[in-house]
Amino acid sequence: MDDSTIAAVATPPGSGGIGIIRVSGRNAIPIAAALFRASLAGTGTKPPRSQFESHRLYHGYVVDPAGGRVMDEVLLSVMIAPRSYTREDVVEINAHGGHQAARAILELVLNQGARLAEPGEFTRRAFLNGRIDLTQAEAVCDLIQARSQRALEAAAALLTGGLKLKIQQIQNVINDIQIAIEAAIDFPEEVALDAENLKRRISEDVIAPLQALIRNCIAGRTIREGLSVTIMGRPNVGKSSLMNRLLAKDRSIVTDLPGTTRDVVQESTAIEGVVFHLQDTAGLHRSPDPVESIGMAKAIESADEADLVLLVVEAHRPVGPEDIRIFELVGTKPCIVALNKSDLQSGPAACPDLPESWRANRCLAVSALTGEGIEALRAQLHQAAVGGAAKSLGELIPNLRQKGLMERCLAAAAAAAQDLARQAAPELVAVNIGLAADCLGELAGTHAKADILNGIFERFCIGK
Ligand SMILES: Nc1nc2c(ncn2[C@@H]2O[C@H](COP(=O)(O)OP(=O)(O)OP(=O)(O)O)[C@@H](O)[C@H]2O)c(=O)[nH]1
Ligand SMILES: [Mg+2]
Repeated sequence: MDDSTIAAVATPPGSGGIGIIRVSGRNAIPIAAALFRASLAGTGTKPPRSQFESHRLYHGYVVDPAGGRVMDEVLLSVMIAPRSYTREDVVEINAHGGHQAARAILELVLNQGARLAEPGEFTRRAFLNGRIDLTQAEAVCDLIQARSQRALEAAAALLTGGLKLKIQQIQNVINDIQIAIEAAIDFPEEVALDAENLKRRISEDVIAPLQALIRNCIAGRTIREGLSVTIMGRPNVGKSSLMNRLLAKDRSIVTDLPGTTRDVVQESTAIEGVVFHLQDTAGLHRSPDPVESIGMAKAIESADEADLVLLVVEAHRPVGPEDIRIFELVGTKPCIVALNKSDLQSGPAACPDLPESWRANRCLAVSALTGEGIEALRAQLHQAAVGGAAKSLGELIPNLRQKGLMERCLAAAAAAAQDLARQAAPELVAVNIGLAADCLGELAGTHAKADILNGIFERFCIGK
């Protein structure tokens, strides 16, 4: 490994109260000793002790060794390996003159033989020296770049090693399974493969936790980017009216004629801090009108791409074959059923004619006309976006790199479980379990290739 001593100004450019120069590596302490004069009763002339104590702050001055000029009054902190950010000797010089003074001091440090650190190089050393895993290194970057309180909390949860721990738990299970399979391969006479048990462990201790993490990633994405919702239903059921009600403005044209909406009408709104991209669409039915047909094709396309479908039916009429066809179109996509025009429905019974299979979907009576049930609908939408997943895992929200590897691990684990189910040769099971293990290794960074690491650390700023 690179044993050079690296240095950088760790505070952002511009004027500020202090500027911090960070130095890490074998020569960090000799460099500090060469430049620093500790203050003693304010004389500023006493040389420092040859040996600094770890985790202490020293008050004094940085002096240019060439001319003896005092550069700045500073506080020097010393962290001796391995108890430091990088696990190397680290010195941080708090220059009180701000960024310009910090840059002048950095020059002196570089003249003493340190080299300028690359972006993220301190964190990279922390990773290479085993103090943090790759998920934590990525969290350092997220923490710096967090733009909302939720994003900040998510980064902090990863930084403290929440994801690392989860991944380690899954790795341990996979390791156990690998050992059991190896034993069956090596000693086929003595060791029988307990396929049932292994299959159960894969499904409970590998697949289920990975699925939960992937769900969190999806929830995390909606927190950042918002959720797209397509409003679908037969003509004239009140889709456009409901859209306008949710937006609290007249965005979509409403008439009492069926077939009013032709194109997809888009507009965004926020519900409790989560952005929803609503799409009102043409009513679906059999129609000879070519314009309407194009509109319906667009409606189906929009629903295909949406995160969620808001299916609108009329509360005061029985659910008909056309409604059912649309419900079937939605397929397995998350769906909320709005029983609109509840004001026209006499009697208290909600969801009067709903087929049994629809009840699994969240379904609620609303009236776009009177506003009844709209708050409950907004709450349902919010719940669908944020879900319980992110909370149950303490806000562990994997990033896209991590999610991709989790999905690959999941696929390999599922394939291994299938191999076990059909009593395939243990060698085959071993291949898929090995793939799953590799994905997790790459996730934590133990298997990560250099170009992947470069890609991650390039996003950092210099000095971190
Ligand atoms: N009583 C009552 N009428 C409603 C309600 N919602 C919508 N309507 C009426 O139903 C008619 C159709 O409403 P739209 O919002 O245009 O229906 P749509 O589903 O968008 O219709 P298309 O765009 O033609 O598919 C209008 O006359 C609305 O005023 C409701 O909750 N109660
Ligand atoms: Mg409409």
